[in-house]
Amino acid sequence: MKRYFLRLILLLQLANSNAQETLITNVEGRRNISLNGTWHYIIDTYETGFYDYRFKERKETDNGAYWNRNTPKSKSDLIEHQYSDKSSINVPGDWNSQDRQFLHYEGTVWYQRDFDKPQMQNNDEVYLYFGAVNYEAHVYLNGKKLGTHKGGFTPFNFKIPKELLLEKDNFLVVKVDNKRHADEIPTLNTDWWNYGGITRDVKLVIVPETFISQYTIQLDQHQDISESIRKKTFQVSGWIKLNQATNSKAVVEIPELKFRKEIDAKSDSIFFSSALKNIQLWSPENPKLYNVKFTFGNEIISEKIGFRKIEVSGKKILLNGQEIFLRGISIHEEIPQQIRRAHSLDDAKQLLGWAKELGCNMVRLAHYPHNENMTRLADEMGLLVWSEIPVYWTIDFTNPEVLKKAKKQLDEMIERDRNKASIIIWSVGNETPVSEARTTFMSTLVKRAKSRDDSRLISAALEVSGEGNLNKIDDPLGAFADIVSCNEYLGWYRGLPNDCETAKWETIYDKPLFFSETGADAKAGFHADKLTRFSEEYQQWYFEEQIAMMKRMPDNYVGISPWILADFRSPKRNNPEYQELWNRKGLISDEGVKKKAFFVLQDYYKSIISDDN
Ligand code: GCB
Repeated sequence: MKRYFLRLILLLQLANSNAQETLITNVEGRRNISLNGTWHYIIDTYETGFYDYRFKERKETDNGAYWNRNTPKSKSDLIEHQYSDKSSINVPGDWNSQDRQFLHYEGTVWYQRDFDKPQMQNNDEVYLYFGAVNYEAHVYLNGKKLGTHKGGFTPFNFKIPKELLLEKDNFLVVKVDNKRHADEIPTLNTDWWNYGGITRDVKLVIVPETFISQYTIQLDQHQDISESIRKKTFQVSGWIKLNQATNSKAVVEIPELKFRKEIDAKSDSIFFSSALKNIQLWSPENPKLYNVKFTFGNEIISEKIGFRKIEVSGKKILLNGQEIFLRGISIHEEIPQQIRRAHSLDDAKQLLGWAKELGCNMVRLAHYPHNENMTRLADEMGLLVWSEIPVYWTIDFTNPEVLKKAKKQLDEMIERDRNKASIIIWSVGNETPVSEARTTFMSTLVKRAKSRDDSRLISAALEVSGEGNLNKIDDPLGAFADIVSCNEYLGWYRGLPNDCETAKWETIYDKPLFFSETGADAKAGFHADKLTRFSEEYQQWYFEEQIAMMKRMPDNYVGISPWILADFRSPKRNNPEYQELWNRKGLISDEGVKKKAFFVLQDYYKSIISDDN
């Protein structure tokens, strides 16, 4: 009964999320046309294309509005802006890395390209889909506004009204603004580069008039997984969500498992459940994915999906009923050798390949949802994933509007990736300073994440309190999390690495304890004695001491994701000798060279693997 009640709540919530344009998930697995490539741009520091000279938003038909095609009809016409091949930029990609003039730019840039109407049947609809735009996007087609979106790391889409779509030369314009604001998420202050632009794929997605916008299929969370493994029979459940109610049938199939189920698709959200035999469960050792097909109308959506159960049992994390230790690494979405945001599958292969080389079975994708290539590849490579929203440091916890923005980003993160077996943890934020307002804010997010998806663990990276050599984990937010995670820098921001030898650790929570960060800066190639800051030897020493300390942690210690895989850009790091706008805590340098500490952590992970065998 309780289970059905929970499902009902979930379906009601899905229906509610309809108010805004519903996110279409798995666009890769549908008919789509890429709008990636070369776009035109205009830098618009004063937002002249948006506001008139009285600083009022321009009228839709205003020739001075940068969303309108501005072609002179005669040589006497006054033209003060135009898109031109002289100013071209690649999409996807941040603007900062594409031209010197953009390196520190924060403001508005207009993007423009043309496209032709895709081939489609009469009743088909076309949606315009953006993987991510940092931060605020206003999207216009043929002079009409399709919509706006805020949030730099999550996808969104707009339906293109039929009457607006031309056979040829549709004039698509996106106003992109990456200015930071106190009431946005993230806020003014972050320790990473504020890369602007259309940073992820843009696509036209072609769907039938009535279509499945979102779906899920996974192991039913309420089964005793050890029992299911023993009986080789698993309860699998899921739902489909249609863009509108109808009276038809949908089909879910997993050919390899000889599973085929017809579902009555009468309402817009439909729940289904079945017992399936002989599923090979997904795990880092065997990242088995099944080809799953959802058919509705003339659309067949396919996705490779893995089945696994993640849960907490007392002080431990269990994957498929077995205790698991998380050998992790934190990663920013950046390719350091090219000083740019990562976005492609090749980029994901580089980053996750490095993590594998390090001996990881887990990655913390910090501090915002990374592009979908990362989570899709993690599914294939068998890397467990922590995925996070950029509720970072001192955001405005007392402002209900800010909470709404956080909820929206949380929903978009979960919706995009809910079928990825690799994702085991949703994190609602990082190092938020303890106060009543912030705990209310953050615990609201924890509860929301749970209500949206009860099949994963919810956490947030917390800070450590305590005095002298006592380190305490007692942040009140820990009470709401499934696993208590904390960032600690003993030996870098406080004391020296050998302070780890006498450090005592206490936690008031009888829950799994995860170290979501620890690290020290080192400039690759700078060698000195171990007491010299920024030397590779200091960082090596730091990791040796930290690892020795970790081995003495209380028995609820379930894993670690040190800070960080590779050096990354940060406007806050101004040591002219060693940093030069780089956070140097990478185990790999900005040139892709492994520092000494890389091998210290690698040895630790090797020793854990051999202990397990
Ligand atoms: C932290 C933050 C991370 C920073 C890191 C550092 O605690 O979570 O975003 O980059 O420390 O290097 O100070």
